[in-house]
Amino acid sequence: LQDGTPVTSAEQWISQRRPEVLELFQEHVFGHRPETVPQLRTRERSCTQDALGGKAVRRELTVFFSDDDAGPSMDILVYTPVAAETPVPCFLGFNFHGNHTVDPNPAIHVTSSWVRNDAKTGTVDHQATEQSRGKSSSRWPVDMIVSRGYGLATIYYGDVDPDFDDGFKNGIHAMLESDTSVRAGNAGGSISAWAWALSRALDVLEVDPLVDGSRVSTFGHSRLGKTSLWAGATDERFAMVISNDSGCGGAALSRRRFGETVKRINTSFPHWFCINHRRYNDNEDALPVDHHMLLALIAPRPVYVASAVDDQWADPRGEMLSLYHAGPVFELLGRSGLPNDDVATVDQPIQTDVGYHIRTGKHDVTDFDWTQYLN
Ligand code: GTR
Repeated sequence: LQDGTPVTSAEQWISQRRPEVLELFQEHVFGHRPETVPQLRTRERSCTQDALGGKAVRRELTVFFSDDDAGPSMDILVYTPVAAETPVPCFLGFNFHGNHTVDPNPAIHVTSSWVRNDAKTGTVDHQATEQSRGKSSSRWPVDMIVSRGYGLATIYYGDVDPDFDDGFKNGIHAMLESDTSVRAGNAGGSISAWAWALSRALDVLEVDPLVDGSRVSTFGHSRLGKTSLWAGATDERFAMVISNDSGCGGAALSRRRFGETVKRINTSFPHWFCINHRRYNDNEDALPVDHHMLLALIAPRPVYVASAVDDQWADPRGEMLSLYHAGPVFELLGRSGLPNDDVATVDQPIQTDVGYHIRTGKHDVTDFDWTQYLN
């Protein structure tokens, strides 16, 4: 505990230490999530029963965050197996380029939100085009997911908060924050905004007749993996949490200063974390938390951390050690963490009540990754 008392019982973790750790992440890393929970309005934008050659129901649900149709909204693209007789467990995750890039089917609406064409700065505003249909489909094996009996719900992250440093004027910030010109050091950045929207998507899935809202897993790659972890840490309704190559500010330990560092990430992406996080630029040892504690916030719910060999920028070893050191909290809550901190063998997943793998290849999402998540 903050006062120095060691935590020895599940009860102490749940009622005292977990809230302390959550507060530390809100104050020093991600900032507080928006507190407002608006009255959502959901409109079915499209529905087909014969997606994926008759295997899936595919729907586009527009979720309005206010009573104004012209105000902020997000489109959730949802696939569920046609054969399912009861609501299905579902993966929920953001995509980077628009729902129309997940699947080449021409019936899916091309996003009209801001899209980036520069991964590093994201400053270029332009319109998504027909040509980008399906361009991210290798990261979204919808057929495999549905064939295994699961649902998939995905949202374009640009619907919620465009990914560039604009002083928090666009996206949901303007709607949720009364004055965006004065920014508190602990006000949430874009990752908090995206995580908040995953909770709003869960609000919708909880009452969806085709999805089992008590079995929704967050999923995300890279910056959206950081988002997946933060959503799972802050919203205990998520049943499982997946981090695909989330790296610095996600699963990786900041104190290792390996690959991307706190200073580097706060400089390249000043809008992702809270302003207070900048105090730890070149000063990681002063951070009152490290990211194994972020993973511990998810316990006892399963968390899966995946790395890739050619993704040293995300510090695969640091991602694994982080999961290993979250272990004591899993144990305290009656679950098993990683059995040891031995360097993991490439392409050999380790699965207890948590999961880890390091696969061959680069910073990406592959069928190998999804196969382990489904398992
Ligand atoms: C990189 C960034 C990483 C990771 C990645 C991504 O430029 O340094 O932290 O988030 O982008 O999201 O693709």
